Amino acid sequence: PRTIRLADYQPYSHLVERVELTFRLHPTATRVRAALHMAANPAARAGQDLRLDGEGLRLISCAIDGRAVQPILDATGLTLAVGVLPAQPFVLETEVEIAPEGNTALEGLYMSKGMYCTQCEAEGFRKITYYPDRPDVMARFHVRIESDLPVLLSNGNPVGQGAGWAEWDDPWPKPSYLFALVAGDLRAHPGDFTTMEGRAVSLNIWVRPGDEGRCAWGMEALKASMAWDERVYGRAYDLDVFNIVAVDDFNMGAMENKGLNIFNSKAVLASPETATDDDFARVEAIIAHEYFHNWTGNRITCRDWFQLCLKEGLTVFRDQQFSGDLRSHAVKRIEDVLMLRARQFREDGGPLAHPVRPDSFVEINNFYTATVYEKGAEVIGMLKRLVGDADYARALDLYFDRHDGQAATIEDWLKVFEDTTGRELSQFKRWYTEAGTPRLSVTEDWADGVFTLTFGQVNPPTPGQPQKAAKVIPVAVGLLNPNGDEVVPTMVLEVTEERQSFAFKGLATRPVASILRGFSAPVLLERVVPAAERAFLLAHDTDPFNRWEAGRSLAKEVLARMILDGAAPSADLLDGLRRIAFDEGLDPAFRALALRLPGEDDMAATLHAAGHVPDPARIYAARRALHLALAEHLGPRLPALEEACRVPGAFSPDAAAAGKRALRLASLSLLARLDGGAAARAAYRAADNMTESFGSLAILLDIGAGESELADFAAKWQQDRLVLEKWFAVQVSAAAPDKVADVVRKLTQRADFDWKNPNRFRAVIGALSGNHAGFHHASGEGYALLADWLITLDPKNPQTAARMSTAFESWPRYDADRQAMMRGALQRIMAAPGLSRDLSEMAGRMLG
Ligand code: HT7
Ligand code: ZN
Repeated sequence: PRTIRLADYQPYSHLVERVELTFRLHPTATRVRAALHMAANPAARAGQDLRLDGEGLRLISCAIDGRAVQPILDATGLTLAVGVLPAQPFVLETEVEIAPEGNTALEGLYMSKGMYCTQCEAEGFRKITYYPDRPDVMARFHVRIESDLPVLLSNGNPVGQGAGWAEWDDPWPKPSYLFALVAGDLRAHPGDFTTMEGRAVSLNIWVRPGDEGRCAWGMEALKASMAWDERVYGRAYDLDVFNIVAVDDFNMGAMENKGLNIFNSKAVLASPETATDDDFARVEAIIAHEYFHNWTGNRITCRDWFQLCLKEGLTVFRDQQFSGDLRSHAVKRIEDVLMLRARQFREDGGPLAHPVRPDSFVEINNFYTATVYEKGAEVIGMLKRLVGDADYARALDLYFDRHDGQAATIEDWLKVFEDTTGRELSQFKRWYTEAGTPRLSVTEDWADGVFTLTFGQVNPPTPGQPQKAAKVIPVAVGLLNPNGDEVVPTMVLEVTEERQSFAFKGLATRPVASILRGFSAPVLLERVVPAAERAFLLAHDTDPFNRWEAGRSLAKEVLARMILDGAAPSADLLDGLRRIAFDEGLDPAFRALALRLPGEDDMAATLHAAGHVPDPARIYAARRALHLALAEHLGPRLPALEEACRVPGAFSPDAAAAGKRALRLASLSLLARLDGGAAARAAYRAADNMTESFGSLAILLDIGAGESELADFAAKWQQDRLVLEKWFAVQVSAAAPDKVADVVRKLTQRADFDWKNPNRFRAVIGALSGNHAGFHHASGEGYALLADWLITLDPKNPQTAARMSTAFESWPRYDADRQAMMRGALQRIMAAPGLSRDLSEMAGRMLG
């Protein structure tokens, strides 16, 4: 397969002024007629052939300005020789036939339970019609849909409809990846919003019959997002309608098609009976994310797919700001950093490491990664920290003014900041072009009333990038007095050298340093801190992130000693966590997070980074031992805590109530280690919401109990595909390491294990790789099972198979036997006949 390189970018030969599409929908023989109004692109080399992308299309006809022409067809598109192209603007008309019913890859036009829908990002439009399927070709689309189905939707505004047809017109030029079409027997949950410019917008969430009762939360989230983007970024919505559609078969969370967002049902439907607090928060964040793309992604799009972080990093950053504003900034930051470390640091430290802006790819779908999204957002957070809030706001205004309607690059983005602030950003740009997580060491010195912090940065080699120069790292620092008062409030130190010192003068006593507050840069902080100092910060740090981080680091150190030398849990940690658990002055959500012990995969990564070979079985045992020790330490007060966290009255998914429920579940989980699950069983029986019923079920399964509750849960939710996914997943996640493979085998034999549905596949097979000790069981069964399933899925849905193969990326961390088994599984995948470009690129990169 061909490698595509950023360095080879060339503008497209033609401009597409306008596109008229007509769809005559049929499950096996949909006809698509396209009229492309084209002209030579003055910015491109003159005299080029016309090349259109197209895959799996049956060409019926092709004409230029009404005269039939014979294009040259190949497996990836169509070419019209320059000789047949008029010198003046022309209209190219094609008609093709496609079969959406047989499209299991869920890219292009496909069917999900009788409903037609599309997924065009990144390169799905070429499976619908012949077109220059690249983001820098922006055109106005007019769409006619012909079908007997009652609801026919596309992008833009509705401009006409009748029996068996509807027409849509999108006034905003867009690239083909933002095209969407939906047709089905759908029900609407309506809403409305008036923009700050006075535009009345009708909003609708479209769902299959029966799901109407699960849309209210999504609608509220949409309105909140629209209001927030006006208030915080000055961005108003720009069409008369905004439609969201819920689809059961979907490869990712959601898609920001202009005016017609398409969502995985799981990412939009929520009700108290069927969705947990985490589901509610996720729905809110994903609705916001897709809505925010209207400006960061749609109005200003990417010149090419290497610039993906331009829209994704910025939009993630914006959705994180939104969730923080609506909920709690401290809690949101901790959750985001947990995710960043679990997914992005893992990626950055392994064979799949790539820059936030990659410079080559084989299959672009493989680059919708934690690095592009989450590290992309971190990079923007750092930029904001470096230039300050006011200049960030001015730079964003300039970005929207300067690039509206364009397909832009990271260079354009950085230039906006340079022009706004006068700051030179070439060193900062390394964050976009170099992979790997910098290691930032810090040492302290105290002499003559001067406190000195000395930083050292190491930028580790990553695939294809052996050497790197120093980056600019914003390090937020505060200093505390031994009595806990802040003597130096948070300030941002700019570390730009490989080794650099900063002195603080005029201090009466040696302070305690709180470093990398708010996780001000995505680095691995290497700092030797005495346990007592960590315990002090856990008790006193005024920065909530670092307060949590102190407990986290302490817990990791304690766990590491338990794993490596069989040490006992330290009193510093247990006392510190007890203080936090019962501190009623603290947000319950924060307390719940503090009680969450470091995950097994996190510990494996930590041990590997410290030069050890992690043993998954020992990690599993030590973590459980620490959990038990914590339960015993908090013991007598746990029932009262559990009771105090019961939320009276009707269920509300707001952050305060959700925080209390999270703390209640944390205490029930500890209590279960002492009372055999009695309190969790009672909580399960009494629960009137999914958070508590599913949470207590998971707690029971985790201690090896809960069989009758599991059966009860299945009986109750048999007919509910989204809730049943939880039932599938929890059995795999909670299974003991030596039972996981059996549990997976049993579940995958069930008639309702519809493996072609990505949600169901992920529920079981994703949970398998998420069960660290089970997946890495010494028998190698976990590896073999995952490889078998990826090989089975790949011919049907290469995108999802490739994404899930990343479970193998951590192979270099483990012992020789496990490494051999994981590499063996990857080699077996590589040898599978007819392997997709998606999965073969991933397996090949992981093998190195
Ligand atoms: N921009 C979208 C990314 C995407 C996607 C979504 C659904 C299915 C396949 C997809 N490929 C790429 C989603 C987002 O980031 O908002
Ligand atoms: Zn996005």
